[in-house]
Amino acid sequence: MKLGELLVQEHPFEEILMGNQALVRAMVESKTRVVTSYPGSPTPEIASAIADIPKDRQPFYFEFSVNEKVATEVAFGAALNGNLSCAFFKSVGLNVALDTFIQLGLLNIIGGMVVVIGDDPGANSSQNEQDNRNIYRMARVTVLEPASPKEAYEYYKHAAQLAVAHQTVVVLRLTTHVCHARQKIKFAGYKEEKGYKTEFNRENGPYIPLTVLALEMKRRSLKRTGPIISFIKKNGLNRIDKSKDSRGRGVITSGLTWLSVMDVLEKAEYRPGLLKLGVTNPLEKEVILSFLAAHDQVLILEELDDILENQIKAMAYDHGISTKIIGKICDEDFVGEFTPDKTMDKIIATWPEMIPDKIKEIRGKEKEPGNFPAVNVPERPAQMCPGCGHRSAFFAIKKALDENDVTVADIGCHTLGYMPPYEVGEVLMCMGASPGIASGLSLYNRERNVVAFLGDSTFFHAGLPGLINTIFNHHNITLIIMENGTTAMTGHQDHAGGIIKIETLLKGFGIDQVFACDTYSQEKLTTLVKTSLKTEGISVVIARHPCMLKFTRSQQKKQGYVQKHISIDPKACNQTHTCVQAFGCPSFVRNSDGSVDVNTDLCIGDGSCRPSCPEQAIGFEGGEK
Ligand SMILES: Cc1ncc(C[n+]2csc(CCOP(=O)(O)OP(=O)(O)O)c2C)c(N)n1
Repeated sequence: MKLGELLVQEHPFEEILMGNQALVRAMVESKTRVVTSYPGSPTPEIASAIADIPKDRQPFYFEFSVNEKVATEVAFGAALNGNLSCAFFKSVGLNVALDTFIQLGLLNIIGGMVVVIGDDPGANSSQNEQDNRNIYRMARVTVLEPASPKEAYEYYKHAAQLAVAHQTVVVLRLTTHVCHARQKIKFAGYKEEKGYKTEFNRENGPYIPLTVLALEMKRRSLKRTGPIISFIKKNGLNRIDKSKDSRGRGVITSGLTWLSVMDVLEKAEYRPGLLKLGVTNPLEKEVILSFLAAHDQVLILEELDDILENQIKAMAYDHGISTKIIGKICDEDFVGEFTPDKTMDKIIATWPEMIPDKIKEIRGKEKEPGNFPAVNVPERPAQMCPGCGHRSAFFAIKKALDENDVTVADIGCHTLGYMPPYEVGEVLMCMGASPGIASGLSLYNRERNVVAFLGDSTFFHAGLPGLINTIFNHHNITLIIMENGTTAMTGHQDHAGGIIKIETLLKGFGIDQVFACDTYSQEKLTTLVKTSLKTEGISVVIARHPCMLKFTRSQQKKQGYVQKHISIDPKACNQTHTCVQAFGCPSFVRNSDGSVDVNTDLCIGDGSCRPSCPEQAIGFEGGEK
């Protein structure tokens, strides 16, 4: 059965699903009515699973909003009407949503609201590994932290129940591997019910947090803590696993780190007591204090910051508990994921006697230089796909730039322009930051051109204010919009550019100098960028070409589709290697004798490489022009 059909099947079933997919079933069972998102790893598969549900069985309204802030606002608005809603996005999305998100805990959200945020310890696909638990504390929101796909499913349902019962917001904090791991899960049944409420009533408020009301709202939200703790207790979300042979040792942990601890303990000589926190904000004092009191030493194992540690140490101090509490001891403890390996190291460093000597010996030997079995994996840096319009753009744009020019990158597939052979893009901050940063770099700077790059999804997401600022404050920059018609980096989600044409918008803003061309027209693009650089004030070049990965995938689905390839005429090829060294398409293979072959597994036959060859030695397979 198709995943989408399974997700709305009314009777119970058992299936192996990814955490992100299991979550959709939980949304369905909980009768979530409105779901919003802006794409970002590790959460996009939630949206793909929703998209897989047959159109006539869609259990709720779903939209990709223009950014995370708007996604949060739309979900909040829907919940004010009495509908359970959910917004989901990635870790750094919370920075964008924060101005709205920070208010949620103060409000009476009558329909209930769940915000699912995919944190990314290890920065697997983010520009940092920020620990959003810091923000959740500040925002005074309840946070549930599942450790596995099964728990992601169960905890969403708890979060929804809690949010509805207390008319509030609850955060479901996922991390990368909880989202992406697969697990066999028993799913409950449900009864399909449709219907959207429109029950907004200001009497449910106050909803205007001005003057003294803001403090009233804070007091009211503080009063929720007691009933929320009762819910946590009743549902056993924080769990103690007692051990008869703990030798006075205990471990407090949460989320995926709990699984790492379980992995390590399989090899241990004895088993410490365990407190697994399913709710990391607010902390359930009673259970923590009783756990501390029952052990002589407690190790707190938490990824990223020392949030649990500091609160638990303060609790112990306040209650005169003398248990030795061990937390982070060096900088490395704050960095990266708590994999089973890292957790094992931490446990050995704390309680060496817990782990058998034989295992410590093997691990010690493995760590000696040269002793680890050599794995010869060639380095494989990230790179643009064959045929990517961004590659043609960078190849052409580089020819227009002076080595003195300053180039500011933004986030998207085009970020890869910073890598050899293009090396265009010397600063990268976060989505939509490039026009603003470029403006700053252009101040007191008549000698060097400043060029900013921006993707089209990002243009709408967070690029607009920076761009409008350049117009408003007369900054002198060239903005190159890398328009590929999709949000490519996160898996081809649609964006507002499908409806609102960027070129029209720019002209509407009153920017006189707006140039546009297809990036495969490389000479033209070089000329346009040169012209733009000579222009005073803001000028924009739209470097346009559809995402070829998306395009090729759609072509391949067509009946009778035959994959074209390019070929190299060995007689014409002078082995200048411009195709390999300057154009840099991964489909080219340089042989030891200097000749160049085409890897037909990669080549999509788009021919964007052809203008790069000074000898015109690149043609299409079969001689086609
Ligand atoms: C605040 C935030 N939200 C989401 C993401 C995930 N993300 C990375 S790049 C990107 C957009 C890419 O689309 P676009 O700007 O069109 O560039 P493309 O990848 O298509 O070249 C997104 C959503 C992020 N890094 N930061």
